[in-house]
Amino acid sequence: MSVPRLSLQTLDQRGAEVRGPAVDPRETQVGIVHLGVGAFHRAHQAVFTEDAAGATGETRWGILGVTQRSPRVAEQLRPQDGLYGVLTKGRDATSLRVIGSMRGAAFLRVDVDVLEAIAAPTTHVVSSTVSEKGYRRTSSGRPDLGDDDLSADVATLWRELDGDRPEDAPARTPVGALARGLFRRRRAHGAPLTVVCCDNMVDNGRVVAALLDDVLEAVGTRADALRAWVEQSVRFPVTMVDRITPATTDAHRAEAQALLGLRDDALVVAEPFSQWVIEDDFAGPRPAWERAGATLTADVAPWERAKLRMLNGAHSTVAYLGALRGHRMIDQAVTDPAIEAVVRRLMDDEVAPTLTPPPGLDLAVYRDSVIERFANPATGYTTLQVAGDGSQKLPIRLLGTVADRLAAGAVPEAATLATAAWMVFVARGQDARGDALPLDDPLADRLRRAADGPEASLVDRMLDVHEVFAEPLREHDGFRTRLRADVAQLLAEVGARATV
Ligand code: CS2
Repeated sequence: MSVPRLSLQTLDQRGAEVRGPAVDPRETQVGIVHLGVGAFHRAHQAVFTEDAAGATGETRWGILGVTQRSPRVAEQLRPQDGLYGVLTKGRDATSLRVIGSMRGAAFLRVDVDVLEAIAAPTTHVVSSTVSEKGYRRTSSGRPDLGDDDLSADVATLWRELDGDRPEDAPARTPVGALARGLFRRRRAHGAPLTVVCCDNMVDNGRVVAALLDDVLEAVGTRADALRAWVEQSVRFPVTMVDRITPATTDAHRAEAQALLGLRDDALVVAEPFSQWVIEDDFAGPRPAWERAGATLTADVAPWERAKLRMLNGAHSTVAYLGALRGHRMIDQAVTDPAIEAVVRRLMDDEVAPTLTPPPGLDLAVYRDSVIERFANPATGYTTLQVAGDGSQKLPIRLLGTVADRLAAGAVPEAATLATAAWMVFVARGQDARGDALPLDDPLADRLRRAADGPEASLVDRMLDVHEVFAEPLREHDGFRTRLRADVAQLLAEVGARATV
């Protein structure tokens, strides 16, 4: 007999151990539009938002979750009335809760009502987790107007600002949706709005603000009034977000279904740890996220830098060294003594000197907690999941540390080894056992071209990928020399190139 699907109608049939929504979904109205309703958002901001609403009894903080690359998540959520489970996997304990704050699901490229939702006077926050590549940027961080989707959004906004009303033209990119939604918001009532970027980027809120302004500038003087209104009425706080959220597997779904007694196609899995540090800079109302444990502060930078360089830098290091050595899981790789030693050296000797720890953060304690979290076998985080999008992640997570250490007169051996491991991961595409290591990267073609050639000059060709390596790194002989030695060693360890 088929198992009933999770929905408002079946919610009360859930297993006794499963915590229900902290809010009444039927009473909750949309107040947030979230761009990029992937697993991380559903395990992180949506949970904070649910708990904040549960603590205050506010019913205006429902979320319209918007998918941007594919309709899959929207199609998973809609039949479930937006309900989904969060399976929390600790080392020794598992728990499941159903989140009720997701009050709508839309696919950006089809649902033009996303723009109306951004414009709605009941919407006070637009947040985003679209990954680094989702912002469609050039290597210099500006909007890539050569991107077909972004240029189409700019052209449509141009027409709208000229008085056309292409009401049926959905947006195709997150920044395009933001620009067109804000155009409609200003036209309709002009109420302020806050854009809360939750992606792993340095100064993430300022990045989005600058991208939006560049897009509006691209439309020409017809957008001047809109730009001025954005300057006055829209805020872009910086945030630091942290919760390890592995891809959901069939095993996770089976485990959750056994607890829930219902089928949940939108299940997400996460570790127990969760942290959200938010710049307290809002244009209007917001959920009382601090009631759910978030930190509101005037300066996020120390938190953000520590997290991106310590945790994410270590994560990528573990992923590439681990993948090359044949470790499929992060927990296996980080408990490999050789890799753990590199990660400790990276955090203690190379990252820590580049940080000003935020108040109360002991970096040695934080380092140990990061390693402990990585070593949790229950989450099932794979090295390949972390290894994806390296061209976007390395500059943020590792190469800033490299640049700072080189400027201080030291060649950072661990961060350089991690960078070499990424180069070999790209070039060799297989691990020490001969198993394939697929390259999932928006610059995959560019990287493959750079990697194609004699291995003796691999480092030189990869350093020439200017989208990844800024000039100070390209020009530093000590870094280049160290990379060459590390790449040669790693290539030898991975073994002879696979014969086709
Ligand atoms: C990971 C991050 O997949 C990755 O690139 O490093 O998603 C990491 O799990 C989160 O930033 C943890 O907060």
